[in-house]
Amino acid sequence: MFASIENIDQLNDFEVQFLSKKSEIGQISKNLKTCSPEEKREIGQALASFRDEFTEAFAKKKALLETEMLNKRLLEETIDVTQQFPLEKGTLHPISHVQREVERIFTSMGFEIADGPEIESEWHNFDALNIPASHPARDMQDTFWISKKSDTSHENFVLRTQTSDVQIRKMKEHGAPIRLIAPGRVFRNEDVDATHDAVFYQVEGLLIDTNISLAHLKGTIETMLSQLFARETTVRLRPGYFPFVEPGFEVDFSCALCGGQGCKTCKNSGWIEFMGAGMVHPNVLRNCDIDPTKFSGFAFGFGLTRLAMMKYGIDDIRLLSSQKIEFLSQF
Ligand code: FA5
Repeated sequence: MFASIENIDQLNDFEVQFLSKKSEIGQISKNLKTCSPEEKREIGQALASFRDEFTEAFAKKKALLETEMLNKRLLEETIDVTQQFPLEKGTLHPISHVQREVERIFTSMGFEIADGPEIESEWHNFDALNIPASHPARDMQDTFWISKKSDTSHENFVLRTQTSDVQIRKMKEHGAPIRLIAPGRVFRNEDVDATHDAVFYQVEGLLIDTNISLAHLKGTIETMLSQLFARETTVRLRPGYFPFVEPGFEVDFSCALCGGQGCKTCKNSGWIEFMGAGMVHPNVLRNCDIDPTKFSGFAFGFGLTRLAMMKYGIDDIRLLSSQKIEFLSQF
């Protein structure tokens, strides 16, 4: 009876058609009162057994249709969790690549990786590094000062201009001997061009122990650069002035591209200017409660951003902060 019914709506219509007051069965029930008692009993029993059979068949068909509907919905809404989508894979930023490589090389030489705050006190960024307020060396690092909220604070704060602040923090915390590098972001009020940015990355290095000489500094940097560029690299020191080291040096390395023969990158000189360095000034050691008659050591600071540019042949520093996918996805 229900064979041709395909859905619940049709089934409900079918029920109305057979059992409602207007249906034939409904009419027969209505007219029953005009029948004799025997006819009433006979027809009434026939109607009741029809209703029972109909109701049972109706319930079975309804359950069947509902199961079919549920199965259909489940099939439609199924998600194939194993389906593959063509996802764009991210890459590390070129500065992160170089930073990781530098960290790997220095940790293999027994250096620890240290960190410091980007908002730094004037004392850590300048005074403790032997650069008091009136010192002309402050002018070389045009500084972003943090405006004071209230006059109750006696300290001034800056966006750190160099990672050398971490030297101070760590020597104060741990004393000597100490051996660390501190990669980090620094800030200077620079006119931005192809080789200068106002926000860039540096790596500070510090080694304080007994009997440390400039030869250790030279050997450490040559080892780092030779590994980084995967070729024998030599270093030369020229006199340079930084108030927190004495003697102080500008450090150059033999051009990794031409091996010192002269090329466009090294402007045909065979050498690339790399970083500032020197033996830590006794005043700095004293500021960090280290006795300069017992301990000495070297410090250096180089531009990680510039190193990444050199390693990957990037000719404009602004690309590194540009967030251009077509540039970044090359690394
Ligand atoms: C310093 O900042 C010293 N703290 C380095 C130092 C540490 C000397 C320990 C001695 C002992 P300088 O201002 O030269 O030095 O900066 C170091 C390096 O940061 C530079 O060699 C250069 O590679 C990079 N640098 C400086 N200014 C910028 C800039 N505007 N944009 C990108 N890189 C820069």
